[in-house]
Amino acid sequence: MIEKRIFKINNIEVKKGTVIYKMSRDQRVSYNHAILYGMETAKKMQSDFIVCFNLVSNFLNAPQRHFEFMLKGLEETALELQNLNIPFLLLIGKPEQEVPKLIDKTNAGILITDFDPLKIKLKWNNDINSNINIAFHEVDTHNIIPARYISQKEEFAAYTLRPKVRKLEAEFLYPVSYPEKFEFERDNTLNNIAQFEKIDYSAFDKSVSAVPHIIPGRRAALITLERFISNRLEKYDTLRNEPGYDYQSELSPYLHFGQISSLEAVLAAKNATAPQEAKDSFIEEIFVRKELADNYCLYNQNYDSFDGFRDWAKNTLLEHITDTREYIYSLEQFETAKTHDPYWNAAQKEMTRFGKMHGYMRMYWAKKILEWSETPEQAIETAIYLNDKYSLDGRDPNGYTGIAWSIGGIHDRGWTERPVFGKIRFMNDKGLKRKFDMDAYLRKVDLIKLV
Ligand code: FAD
Ligand code: FO1
Repeated sequence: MIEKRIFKINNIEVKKGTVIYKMSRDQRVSYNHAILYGMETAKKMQSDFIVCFNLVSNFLNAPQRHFEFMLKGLEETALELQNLNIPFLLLIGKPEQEVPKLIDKTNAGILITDFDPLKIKLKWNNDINSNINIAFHEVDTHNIIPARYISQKEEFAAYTLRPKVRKLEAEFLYPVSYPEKFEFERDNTLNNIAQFEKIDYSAFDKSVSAVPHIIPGRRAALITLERFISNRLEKYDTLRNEPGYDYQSELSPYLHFGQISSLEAVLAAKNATAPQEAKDSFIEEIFVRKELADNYCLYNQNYDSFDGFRDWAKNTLLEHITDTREYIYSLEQFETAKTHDPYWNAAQKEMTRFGKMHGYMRMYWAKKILEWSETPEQAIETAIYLNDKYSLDGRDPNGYTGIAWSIGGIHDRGWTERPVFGKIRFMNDKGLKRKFDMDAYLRKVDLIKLV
């Protein structure tokens, strides 16, 4: 079934030579179809197979928090590859320069990379492709059903994607074998790990430091999944939205860096002994919602701006652009959690301190930024800036889509018209207090002072 995951970036024939997999989004060995495809191709061509990762130290302004988490995870993956006799090469610099150099050095016959709908990644692929003349294939091993296969257009909402998931899931929902040791005699034995020593960690923005309680890497990802399945899945449908409790899976940082796959998580949930409604609720989020986000970013290149919104949303927000805003906050006031709203401030502090805001509060957090900003454009800019800077799972299609849902009604419908929001769904603190134990949330956030 790997062929349905493959998208040919160019139509150049695969020729004899080293097979290179440029790992980027899916930074794991298990459940990685790009690795299986690379090994299969190398065996067929009786060539070598190597994995590289191109480190771009200013990637979308990511601070130390993200690079430490990612690189510690990559070290584990490099060791796993070494045990499989697969060299791992850490490239540092511009991908469009570093990757062609590696292709020439290893006399490669095909380049493989993993699927990522973000503009920056599609640009990397384009720029690399214009500097090489070998086959270049992309493998979608991030989605259970490949994004380019399940739909060829921007889906309207979850209810238009869900039937396509139902129809196709049986073809893709099955375990993926762990790769066998790669048999190949090569003269230079590479030490995959040594390269991490050459990284200058001081180059990363230390103002957003690592969060000690979220351990990076594949082992930690599996333990997190196991703990969720055993202890919290059973109440996921009833308690996941309760901000003061922790009934979410906590998987998003690991999914974002590809240290675990949603396929593994869904298979684990399906085999769990939890009530069906709880399992269905989790699978809806990690399968339908997550893959809807990749669909949005793949087919709407304005996923990170007001221009990406639907006309009804743009019109309603513009009709209310001159409405009086009861409160207006600057980026600095938002960033330092200095609004009048204790719940919003707690959510902001949870994100800056713990690197991950409770899912339900993310909706409230973004909608209040809309309400307390001069314009919707400014609101989406502020939300993306803060989410990407502090959330470990930031810089992700889920984030751009979650913010577009909250501020621009993407994948949502119109609601009763009101000031500032127009027909965009409204949320307020009264609703939080009515539904949840908000004192528990305030205690949770203020309890652990990490900074
Ligand atoms: P769980 O509830 O355990 O969900 C498991 C997984 O399902 C998540 O990791 C995610 O992959 C997927 N999922 C759950 N809810 C959604 C959703 N609404 N949309 C898409 N996928 C979903 N998610 C990110 O991964 N990165 C972000 O930067 C991010 N920013 C968000 C910003 C806003 C304003 C909103 C409203 C949502 C955002 N989300 C983001 C989506 C969702 O809130 C998080 O995925 C979730 O809270 C992550 O925690 P968890 O893995 O413990 O969640
Ligand atoms: N991907 C890379 O291929 N190279 C990088 O140097 C890199 C840095 C990075 C830093 C923070 C972050 O949140 C993501 C980063 N990514 C990098 C991308 C990441 O692997 C994911 O592919 C995307 O962000 C999710 O679509």
